[in-house]
Amino acid sequence: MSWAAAILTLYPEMFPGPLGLSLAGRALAEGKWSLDTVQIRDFATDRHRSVDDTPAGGGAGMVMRADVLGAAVDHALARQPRAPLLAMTPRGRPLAQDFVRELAAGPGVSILCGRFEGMDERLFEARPILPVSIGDYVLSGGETAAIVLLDACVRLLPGVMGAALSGEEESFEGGLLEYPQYTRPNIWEGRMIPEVLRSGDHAKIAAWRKARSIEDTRLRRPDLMERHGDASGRSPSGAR
Ligand code: 6GU
Repeated sequence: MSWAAAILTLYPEMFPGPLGLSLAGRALAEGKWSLDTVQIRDFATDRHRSVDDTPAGGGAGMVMRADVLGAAVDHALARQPRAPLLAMTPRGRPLAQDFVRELAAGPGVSILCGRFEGMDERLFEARPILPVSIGDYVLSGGETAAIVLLDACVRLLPGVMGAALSGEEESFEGGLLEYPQYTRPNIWEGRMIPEVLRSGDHAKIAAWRKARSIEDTRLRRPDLMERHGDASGRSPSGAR
């Protein structure tokens, strides 16, 4: 049984979308993972097949109904009881590479995609659902966020990345940003590839890359630096 993704959505036409192309698309065609969509509206019970209603307490927009979502979620849990059930929402736990690695190592994932102003909170109390966010901005729906999460997982599945790095050198795998990359031409608009990268001295190259990883992470992502600690001998914040 390959890694299985099930997407609960009002817009199944958004899938596989970009996941049908390139690396993920090839792996999908080869059966290294599977993608199924479930139409949330199929679990509506009234004659208008409504999935949302006005927010209790007033306010703008519409809220997805707990009864409809509950039935859709129960369907997903029955079909894939061993896969974690995630809900894409800007109120969720920030997605990071350590969690992506965990998900990719498991049997797959079921993902509930929210639309409108949100989902009835009682759903999260009544079912084992993990809310996940892909960053501090608001999307019009969870579908594009689910595509991001799946892309991050699928590229880690066995045999998907082919000859590329086994993963341990890339961004975040050591808690740091990746070092910068260069390729020919050696001079472009008067700018040279750093001399050390053409030296053939692999120890010197590794040391230069490590230093640039640390330097760039400190400049661009001081938040990551605090977690990692650094080579200057200062300890990570929170340590004594
Ligand atoms: Cl997971 N969903 C939506 N709708 N907006 C988001 C998000 C998710 N993550 C960041 N913004």
